[in-house]
Amino acid sequence: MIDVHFWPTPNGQKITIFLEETGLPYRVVPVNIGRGDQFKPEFLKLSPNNRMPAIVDHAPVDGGEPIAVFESAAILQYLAEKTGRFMPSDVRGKKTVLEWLAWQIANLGPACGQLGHFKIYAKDKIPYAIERYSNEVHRLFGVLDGRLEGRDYVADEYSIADMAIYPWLRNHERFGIDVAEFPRASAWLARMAARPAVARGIDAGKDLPTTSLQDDDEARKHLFGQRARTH
Ligand SMILES: N[C@@H](CCC(=O)N[C@@H](CS)C(=O)NCC(=O)O)C(=O)O
Repeated sequence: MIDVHFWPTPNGQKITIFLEETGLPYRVVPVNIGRGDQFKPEFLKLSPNNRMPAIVDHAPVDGGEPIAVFESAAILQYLAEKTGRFMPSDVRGKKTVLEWLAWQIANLGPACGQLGHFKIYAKDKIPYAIERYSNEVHRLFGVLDGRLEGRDYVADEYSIADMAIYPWLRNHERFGIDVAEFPRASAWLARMAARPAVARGIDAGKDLPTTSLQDDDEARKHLFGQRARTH
């Protein structure tokens, strides 16, 4: 059994997509990030960066104590290695999946996160910040579109890299991106959306009490303006 410490956001959905694709038994442990659950000592023991997702694998392959993993890319890689699924075993195929996984974690995720913050959540709309991240997200859509030329999936075979990218890219409207500009990315989005396990992974936790960050002052207090907590 895998416990997924989760809230229904793109970073969490990457993991539920993987779990739905493989059929690994899992249960969702809600981490209401708008109510400060990410700062609870028991969660920080699993995820010291106070971010979800995190998992606990109660049946690790070595048969030992449960294993906790934080950071979505590390979780995807851990689960791919555990199951032998969605990550090629040959050196070239594996390096390509890891490249695109790193691309998502280091580029697409942070740029979309900052764009969402400045364009949608910030009370003070700063044109320079919105333009900077809009341009960067637009650039990244172009990079992906180029990569998908002649390919169905980012690393040829469907992999954890697609699972990491999709939950962010599907929110293109929110980021002001016209996907018609990116026909290959657009076709890939449709291909991903048509996978039943992807749809189930995106739906995971849909009954959890999420709120809109624009008007939820308590959530804004927990999520924005964080500084180091001294012990
Ligand atoms: N690099 C991390 C990012 C995770 C992340 O940013 N999670 C957000 C929700 S999407 C979170 O838990 N935020 C809580 C907070 O900011 O305190 C990953 O990929 O796992």
